[in-house]
Amino acid sequence: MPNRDRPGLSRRAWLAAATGTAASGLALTRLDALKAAPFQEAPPQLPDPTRVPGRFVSELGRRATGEQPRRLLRTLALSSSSRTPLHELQGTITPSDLHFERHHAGVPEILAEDHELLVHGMVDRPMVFRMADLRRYPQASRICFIECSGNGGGAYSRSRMPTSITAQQLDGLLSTSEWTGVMLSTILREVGVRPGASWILAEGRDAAVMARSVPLDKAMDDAMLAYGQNGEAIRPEQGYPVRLLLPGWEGNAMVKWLRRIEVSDRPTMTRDETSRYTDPLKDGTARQFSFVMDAKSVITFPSYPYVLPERGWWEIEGLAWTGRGRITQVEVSTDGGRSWTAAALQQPVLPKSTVRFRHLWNWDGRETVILSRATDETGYVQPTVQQLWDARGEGTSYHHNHQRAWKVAADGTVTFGLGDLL
Ligand SMILES: Nc1nc2c(c(=O)[nH]1)N[C@H]1C(S)=C(S)[C@@H](COP(=O)(O)O)O[C@H]1N2
Ligand SMILES: [Mo]
Repeated sequence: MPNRDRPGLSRRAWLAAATGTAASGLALTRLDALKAAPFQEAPPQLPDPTRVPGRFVSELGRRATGEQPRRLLRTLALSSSSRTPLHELQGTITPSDLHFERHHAGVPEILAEDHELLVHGMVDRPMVFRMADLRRYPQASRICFIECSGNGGGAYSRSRMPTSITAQQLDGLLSTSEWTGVMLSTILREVGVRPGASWILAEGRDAAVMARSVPLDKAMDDAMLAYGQNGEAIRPEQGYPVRLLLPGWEGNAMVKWLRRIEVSDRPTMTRDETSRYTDPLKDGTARQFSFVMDAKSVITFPSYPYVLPERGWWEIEGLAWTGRGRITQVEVSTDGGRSWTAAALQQPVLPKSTVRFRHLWNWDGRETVILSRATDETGYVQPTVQQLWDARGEGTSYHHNHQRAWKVAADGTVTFGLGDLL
């Protein structure tokens, strides 16, 4: 995480300061703000690597000295979350140890050998699956994002728009992995779903006993029982030994530490889908089972707390994603939303996954606000915050997919800029 007290205080700046070589220390400092993860303390003086033997093999790899991306933690009584450092990552896959976390009652300690998944209800053959059983079914892998539907709430309030907020603080409840497991449809065919069934209930084996109802259509479509993440066993924080994966849907419904699936002919109306995870609308009613994550994008560079050291060519980059399929276009505005240009989409553009976009920008050194706007294959366009305010009721706390903005000041400092547009 960049040093926020001294944004951009970098290895080169440290060296410059330590050796007293650079009169232009400030410029170096700012330039190095581009490469995140500056040292929190003075870095060690490293010997010339061509003159000393390197370190030998190790059983576990580690990050380079000086690369220290970290999740950002928040704990409220039993409930906790941590956020992915979006502004420090590259490509689209989130390293597993930086995948965001959201636990309603902590991470349970579970041994795979002890774990059982009961599948019952409106089925011909109720069954208990152990992990070894699940692994004998045909395996599937797919890359997709998981996003908490509360993500982005930090920039939705009509009365309080932040300025000093990082992309991690704002949108870090979003991560992307390659997930491996067995298609839920395979398991449901094994137990034989009875005619008339239309929903399933998924229940977790944590102290929250998180339970959510999911329409059978989704369960039979692309839902997975995931036991692998980025090539290894799924992490405890992500639901070890098995979680429900619902590509493109809100994170909350992807029940972790999955212990029970009950097939039924109606939603169960659990606490998690009645008191929470519903969206108040303008007409005073509430929207329930708003599962799909709408198209969204965020610029991760330049973003707070980066500093642009000089005018000229800079590559704006960020992430876009949609739960409805593929992102077809991301437009970038560098003049506060007056004009828009299509950004380049970095391949591969996978459905229900994050896409990295890039846009080369010749900054003239004047204060401006930059924004991004995503469109998906259904034609849905990421709305403005005003459009969301107009559609939603008071107290809405989920699905904040409105356009984000960053203000670039004449001195190159970058702050969250949505408030400057209102
Ligand atoms: N059993 C259980 N499943 C759960 C939760 C939980 O607290 N318990 N949190 C949910 C929420 S709110 C989200 S956003 C996602 C987060 O998944 P992650 O922690 O792997 O990022 O898991 C969901 N599944
Ligand atoms: Mo969530």
